[in-house]
Amino acid sequence: MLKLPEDFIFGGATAAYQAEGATAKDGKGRVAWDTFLEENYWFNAEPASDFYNRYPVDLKLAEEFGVNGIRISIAWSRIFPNGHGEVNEKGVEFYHKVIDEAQKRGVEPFITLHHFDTPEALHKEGDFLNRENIEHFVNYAKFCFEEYGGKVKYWTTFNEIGPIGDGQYLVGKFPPGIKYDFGKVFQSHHNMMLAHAKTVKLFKENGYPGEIGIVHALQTKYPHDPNNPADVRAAELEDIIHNKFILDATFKGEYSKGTMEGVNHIFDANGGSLTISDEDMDILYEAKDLNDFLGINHYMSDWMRGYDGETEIFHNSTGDEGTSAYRIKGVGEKVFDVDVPRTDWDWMIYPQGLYDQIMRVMEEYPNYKKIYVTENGMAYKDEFNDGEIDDQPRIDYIEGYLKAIHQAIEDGANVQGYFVWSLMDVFSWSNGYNKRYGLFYVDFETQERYPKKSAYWYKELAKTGELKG
Ligand code: BGP
Repeated sequence: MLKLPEDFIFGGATAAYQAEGATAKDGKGRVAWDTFLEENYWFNAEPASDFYNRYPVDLKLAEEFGVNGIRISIAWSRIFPNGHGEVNEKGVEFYHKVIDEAQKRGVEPFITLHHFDTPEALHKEGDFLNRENIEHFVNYAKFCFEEYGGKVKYWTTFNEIGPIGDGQYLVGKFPPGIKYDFGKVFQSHHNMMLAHAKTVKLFKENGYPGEIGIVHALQTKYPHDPNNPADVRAAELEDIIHNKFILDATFKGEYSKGTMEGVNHIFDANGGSLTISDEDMDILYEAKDLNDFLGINHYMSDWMRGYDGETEIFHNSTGDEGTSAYRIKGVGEKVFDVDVPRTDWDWMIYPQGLYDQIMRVMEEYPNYKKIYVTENGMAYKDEFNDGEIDDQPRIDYIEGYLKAIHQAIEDGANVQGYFVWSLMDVFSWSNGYNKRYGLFYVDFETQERYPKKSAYWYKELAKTGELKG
């Protein structure tokens, strides 16, 4: 029997835009996603899981099922409908109510300030490619620290700077839907890391109570053939795009030689450039030891092969297994034909990848203080049988990854919690409502919640902390 540490957080994760609905209610400002979903997808964010009205139900369920932490994000445009300037009191009040309710239920709120949903007014002006928006973000963060500070223990600046850059400017599945523009990918990564560093510095300089950190999506990249130098290089370059560049910015406060050499190689093959000032680097450097925690979101690993043809990326948004394509000129291509189980959306299930990633953080970035695995979970086309949902594959998935975390802890990593994505079913940004992850099934017509088999399993786990060996 494996036992996770006492005081381990057995959490559940959500995000404002994917859960709340009420996208135009009580003075909320528009976000770029409102328009982007209308124009490009077959679903929208209404009513999502109606968390705006049903948060007491979800928090009660969390309590009943032993979920002792919840990741929620604040929708920037509920507080500042235009991103800055006038404050919307109803929005401010809403998050007071949610935080108070969570605490009443003994469910610790971990608050994210930005989970993909920049106000449309600022997104239109270039999102984080526009440096003015860095200052607007810092001011919004300051407002939140002062408004909610007394009662929030855990703050996260950004959720997944990496996938924001990739989704917005490489794959084009996030607004504004630009593809294959590496200059914008890395500039977005850098500018958002700068916004993070400025916010962390402000948090510490002003002595706000609680802890602050950042959540990175770290998927592990392996060479398809470890003996082939082209495959090894492909894995390295992919890792720089998605992981190493932002980890360097977070914990080294500089981009290492190898990182910049890789970035320049990618620019040479695909075009693009990056603007970084000395002042930017000073700020990153001053913030590098101020992160109280690192959140790791981890869902999959990738196997890479060298590739020099034209760039071509196809995103599997429908769950038709085997339809994904991902090849980048001078970088590499993802190999899907490997002997590893995967979800219907072609995400490779490989718990060892999480172990390796945690160990990598420990070794390469020893000034990390502690880790929470802030998202992990399995998309599954749940079948609803008279209120019973047997999602055994999801249980196996979560158990496998928790064992990897247990092993990492045994081997010296400081991991203090796990948040399953997602607490209840929410919609998926680029896949819609049939890509379910929740412990609680949401009937999106009636908004009724039903505990899945995984919820009962998680409850037992949270009670005992024990994993089957
Ligand atoms: C992460 C996001 C979440 C969530 C999850 C699952 O990148 O932080 O918001 O959506 O991935 O991804 P998807 O919904 O694309 O399956």
